Amino acid sequence: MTKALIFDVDGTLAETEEAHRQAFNDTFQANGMDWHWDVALYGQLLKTTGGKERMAAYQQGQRADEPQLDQTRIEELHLQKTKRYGAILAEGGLSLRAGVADLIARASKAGLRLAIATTTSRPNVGALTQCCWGKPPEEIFEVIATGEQVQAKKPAPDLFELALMRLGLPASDCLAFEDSRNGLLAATRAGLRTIVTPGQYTGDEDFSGAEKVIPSLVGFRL
Ligand code: XBP
Ligand code: MG
Repeated sequence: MTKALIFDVDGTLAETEEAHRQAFNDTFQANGMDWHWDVALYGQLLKTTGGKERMAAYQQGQRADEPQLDQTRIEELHLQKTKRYGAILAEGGLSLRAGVADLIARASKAGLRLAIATTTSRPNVGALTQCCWGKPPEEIFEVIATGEQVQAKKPAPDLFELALMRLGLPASDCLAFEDSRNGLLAATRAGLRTIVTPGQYTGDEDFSGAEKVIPSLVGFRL
């Protein structure tokens, strides 16, 4: 029997990647850098999960013949990017994907426990729940596992394993919700059955191994 639902955030709860992309580009511009990530390039860069890791992968892969930013500078820039992302979401205009609010409300009413396993950071989860629910994340999710709390981000299983540990449940009692191949790999490596709702940037990915691949969570039966 399913006792808990574990949700990814970016791409699964809401289509957040355009806000992330804008926050990266605004940060690069504000720092006088000539980096600009358009939609096509960002689609490739998303294969690397985590914003700091994405910046490092970009400079190693596509700016290799230029002076390299060190880890401290990447961290400074990423901190600015997180602030910018929070400001973009605070302006409003981002909504949950179809079916998400309803599923979470039904699950909660049915006594299911709710958790998050996301590569992004805790402030960004708060920015999203405030923007979409008008509430802090702890009022909706009992367990919140975020990128800065683990050694290895998705596709490693660490984030889902952390969520399971905090729930105190075996993977067989839980169901994961993801939108990307990296997320699916992370969840299945943690032993979880996984429902995939492909999103804006992940529609053409390989989702073999998923329990179900569906266009949205509208009407999802628990
Ligand atoms: C989402 C991500 C995140 C965001 C950026 O992955 O890869 O890195 O794009 O977030 P998933 P940060 O949905 O699989 O968790 O810049 O805060 O790292
Ligand atoms: Mg995702």
